[in-house]
Amino acid sequence: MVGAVEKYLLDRINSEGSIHMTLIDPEKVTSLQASAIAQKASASGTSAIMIGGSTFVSVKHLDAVVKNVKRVVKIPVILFPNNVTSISRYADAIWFMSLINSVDPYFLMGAQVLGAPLVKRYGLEPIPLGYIIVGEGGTAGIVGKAVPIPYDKPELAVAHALAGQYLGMRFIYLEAGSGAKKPVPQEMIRAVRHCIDVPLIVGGGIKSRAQALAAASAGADIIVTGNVVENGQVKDKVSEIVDGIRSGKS
Ligand code: 1GP
Repeated sequence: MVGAVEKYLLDRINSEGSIHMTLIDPEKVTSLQASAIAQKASASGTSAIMIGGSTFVSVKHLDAVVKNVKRVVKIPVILFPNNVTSISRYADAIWFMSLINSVDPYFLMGAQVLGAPLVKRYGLEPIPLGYIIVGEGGTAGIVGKAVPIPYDKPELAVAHALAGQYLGMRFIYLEAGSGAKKPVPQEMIRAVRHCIDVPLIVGGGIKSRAQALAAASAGADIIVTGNVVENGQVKDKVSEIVDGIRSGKS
C-alpha cells in the first residue's frame, strides 16, 4: 500500500528529523518559471516539490508546469489538489486529501470520488492526507468552506487530527493558509504532534529561518513553504528555511 514516494518521505523524515517541501502555485507562474524555482529549491535542500493552488487553473497549464518541473529535478513531484481539475498524469504522486473541517461534503468525499478513477488511470501514487485549516485559513479556507480552527483551540486541532488518523489518513496537514500573517503556533503543533502517530505537515505564512525553526522544534515533520519562493531569491530563501528546520531538530 505504501508507494515509492511515501516511502521516500518517511525515510527522509527518519534520517533528517524534519524536512522541507516547496509548494509551487501553477496559477502564479509560467512553466519555465516553475522549473527554475524547482531546480533552485532542490539544489538548496528541499525534499520534494508540491504543485497546487486554491483556485482555478487549466489542466493544460498544470500539465506543462508538472512536465517542466519533472524535467529538471530528481526529487518527487507531488500534486496538492484543490479540485478534480488539479490532477496531472505527469506527477509522481498526489496528496489524496480530505478537508476534515469543511462543512461541504464535496470537499470531504465528493471531489475524491470524482478524482479517484483518474488517479487510478494515470497510475499516480495516492498518499492519504487529512487536511485541517486553522487560523485565518486564507483562500483555501474560503474555497473549501472550512470552519477554521482558532489558534487558541489546540485541543480542537488535536480532535480533527486524531479523527483523520483513525480514518486511515497517513499524514496530517495543519494549514494556516497561503500567505497567512501568522503561521501555525507552536502550541498547536506541539499538541497535535504529541497525540498523533503519523507525520505532521505544517504550512502557511512561514517566511523566515526563525519561523521554520519554531515549527520544526515544536514537532512538524514536514514544513511547506510557497509564497517565499515566488519573489525570486529562491536559493537564499530555501537554504535559509532548510537551515532553520535542521537546527530546529538538532
Ligand atoms: C499553502 O501551506 C502552504 O497551502 C504554503 O503557504 O504560501 O504561505 O508558504 P505559504
